[in-house]
Formats: sequence, structure tokens, C-alpha cells
Amino acid sequence: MPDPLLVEAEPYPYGFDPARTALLIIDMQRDFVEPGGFGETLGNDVGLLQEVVPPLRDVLTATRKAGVPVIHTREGHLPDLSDCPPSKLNRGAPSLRIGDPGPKGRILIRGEYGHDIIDELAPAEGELVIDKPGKGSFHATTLDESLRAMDVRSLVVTGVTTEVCVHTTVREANDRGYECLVLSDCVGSYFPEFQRVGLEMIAAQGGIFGWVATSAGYLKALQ
Ligand code: TIU
Repeated sequence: MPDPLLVEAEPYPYGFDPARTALLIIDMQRDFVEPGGFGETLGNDVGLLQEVVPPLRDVLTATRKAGVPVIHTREGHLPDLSDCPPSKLNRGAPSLRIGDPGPKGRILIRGEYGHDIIDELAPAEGELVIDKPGKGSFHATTLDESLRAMDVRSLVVTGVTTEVCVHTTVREANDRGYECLVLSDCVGSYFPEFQRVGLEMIAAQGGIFGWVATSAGYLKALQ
């Protein structure tokens, strides 16, 4: 086995073998990142999520160049909403509910313009795109099977939102035996406080869910 690459991270350096690693980009969809989608209908300022795009774009470019696989996820539902539990459909007080017509098509419905990934981070040919009905990327998807088939044990985790789909995914991955490195400037929240505390929670207690590093640290290790 080759020596692992080392990333300066909290709570201590993260070692990874690029041959057994994947970059996971969670839910960088128009519905969360751009005005007129699900995120905004929940009352959120989507501007905060847009700060993630430039560093994540650099990470995506370098990761592709290094030959490390990239996996994208999208949160959303079938047009008949048969995969959306009533608990999710009825939760909160959104101005538009999942499935309602919005300016970017039906809110969070697969195949609609708003449901798709933003142009800046569009999946390349051959990259895996996992459609998920929940917040976690493992729940009701084939992600675990795909990662095992690729012999991946280590995940570099990016995307939105830090305390919702990123956290749920990291917790699911951790329980399944994956090691997760979360890139602090490549994950975003509508709430600055949740961003800070969400990242702290991952690396606390000796790395209870995983590690946290900046994209600069990851890029340096990858060179
Ligand atoms: N509401 C919120 O912060 N996030 C979500 O509903 N989905 C994801 O995080 N992708």
C-alpha cells in the first residue's frame, strides 16, 4: 500500500489513499443555491450558499485531474411524489411545497430545471449522480453499493447544507465505516452559526464523525 496523502485537518491530519477515495458533492442544485427554489421557499437567503461555488469548482477541477472519482447527489422526488413521505411534504411553513410549480419548475422534482445541479459544477460524462429522496445520501439509494464496488473507503465531502444533508450523510457514512474529510469552505449553510457549530461537531471528541480541513489543505495534499 502506498503512503497515504496527508491533509492538515481538525482534530489531526487526515491520511487518505487517492485510489480508495471519492469526492462527494452534495445537492449543489439550483433549488438550494439559486433564488426561486426550495431553499428560498423555506425563507432562506440563498446568497450564503453561493460562496461555496468558487472553492468547490477548484476542488472539482483538481480532483478530476488527479483521477479521483467524483460523485454528485441531488435531493428530490418522483413527479407523483410517491417517494416523499407526508411528514416531509407537510413539514415547515414553506411558501411553496415540494411538487408545487415554482419559477424553476416543480419544486424539488426530478427532471425539473431547479432540481438539477448548477452549471458551474455540472457532472462530467461518466460521473455518478445519486438521486436521493432524503437528507442523507445513503438512505434509499445505491451509494453504499457503488462505493464498495469502487473499493472506496474515504470520502471528501462538500456541498449543501452543512447541518442538514452534509451532516446526515457524514453520520450515515461514518456508521458504515467510511472516513470523511469535510472541506469547510466547500460546504455551506443558510445560517452562519450552524455552519460554525456544524463543522465543530464533526471534528469534536477526537473526530467523532470525521475530519475538517480547508480546500487549500486538501489541494496541497493532492499536488
Ligand atoms: N433546508 C436545508 O438546509 N437543506 C435541505 O433541505 N437539503 C439539503 O441540505 N440538501
